[in-house]
Amino acid sequence: MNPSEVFEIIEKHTRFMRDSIPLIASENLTSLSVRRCYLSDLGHRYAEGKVGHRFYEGCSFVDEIEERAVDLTKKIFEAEHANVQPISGVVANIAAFFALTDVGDTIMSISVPCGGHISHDTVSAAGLRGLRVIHYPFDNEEMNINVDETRNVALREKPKLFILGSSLILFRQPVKEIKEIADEIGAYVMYDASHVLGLIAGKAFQNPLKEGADVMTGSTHKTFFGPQRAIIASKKELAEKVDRAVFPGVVSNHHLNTLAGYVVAAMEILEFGQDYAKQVVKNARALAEELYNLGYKVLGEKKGFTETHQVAVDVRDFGGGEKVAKTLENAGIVLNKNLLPWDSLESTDNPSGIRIGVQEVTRIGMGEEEMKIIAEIIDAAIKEKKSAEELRKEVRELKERFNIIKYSFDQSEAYIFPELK
Ligand code: DSN
Repeated sequence: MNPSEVFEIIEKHTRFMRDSIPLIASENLTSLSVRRCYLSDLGHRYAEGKVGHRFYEGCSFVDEIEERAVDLTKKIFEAEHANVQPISGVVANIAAFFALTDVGDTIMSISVPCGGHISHDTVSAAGLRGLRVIHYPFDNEEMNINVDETRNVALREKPKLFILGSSLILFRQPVKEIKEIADEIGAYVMYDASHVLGLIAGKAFQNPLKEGADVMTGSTHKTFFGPQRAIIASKKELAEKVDRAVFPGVVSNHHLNTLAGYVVAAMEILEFGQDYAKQVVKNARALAEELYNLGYKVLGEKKGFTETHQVAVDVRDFGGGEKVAKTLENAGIVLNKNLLPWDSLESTDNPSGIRIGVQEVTRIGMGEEEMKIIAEIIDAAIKEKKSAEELRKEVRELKERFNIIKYSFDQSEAYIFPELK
């Protein structure tokens, strides 16, 4: 046994990412200041409980960090209450289910093919909580919830909780309208903002809390600049329920090194988030338009393709999502195959679509010009206009020009992969 084997594999992975165009919609890079936090001693320590009320000694400096995390979260999202302890998006969601529902309750969520996250469904967190899940009627053209039909179903089925927010999310969702329905039947509204958290923070997308959601959950590492963890923001009357569901409910210690990283990321978002979020949406639209002009079936055509970091493309004409995503990976473009609204859950291995996210390439400074080049590389790969080797070279040449993490306090030395220097 030799640990260097592991480091060699990590180095190969890092080189692969350095030489690729990363377009997975749920990922992002962290700044070097954030990384410095998660390599710190905090990663060895424990802090159960709340600020000022811990079950271990040695937590006074952790308290200083967690207090900042809570205050920044409330400020950024204009929230009455914030819990920053969930260690992932699914953990935040299951905590929210414990806070807002009882076993056997019915909840309403967006189905997985229409973009909903697995944790909103019986296969994952909602099922583990013993909830009955029904799905919103969905308009495939609009790529959004059909509010009128939802009202009919909701008045009949009386869900206790409406979940909004999704993993394939192109447009703002009808939070106000769903809140009105929820108020009629005495239900809560929760918005899973994992994908759009950085866009909300940068004021480029709807703030669900301001539109009436009772609770907003969200992972902190997709369009937000943080390490991998999550938050729950809520109305103040739900504070105690949320906090108890998190601890002692579903979290004991909560990974203090990434908590510190989250604080730095929140500071970066406050300082640079608006410029960043605006550019993300511009880039996503530019990429969508370019692909559309090249003849691709880009979803959301009628509504300008996207209001987020995501672009969804129906690639059935080219062999389906599995084949296309693999072809693109060979060409140096990393993204994922994705179910589209008409797909069944049996087609997860070869769904109709691909999902593209531009938040990471925006973080390294790419703009609309580069989106055009990326669309051309995608097109050349899918239509086999050039060999995978030629395309990988083009990808490397493009990527070499963008190797600094932007929108951070780190200055010119912020090379994205310092370990390869
Ligand atoms: N399934 C992840 C995604 O949207 O990529 C989120 O957990």
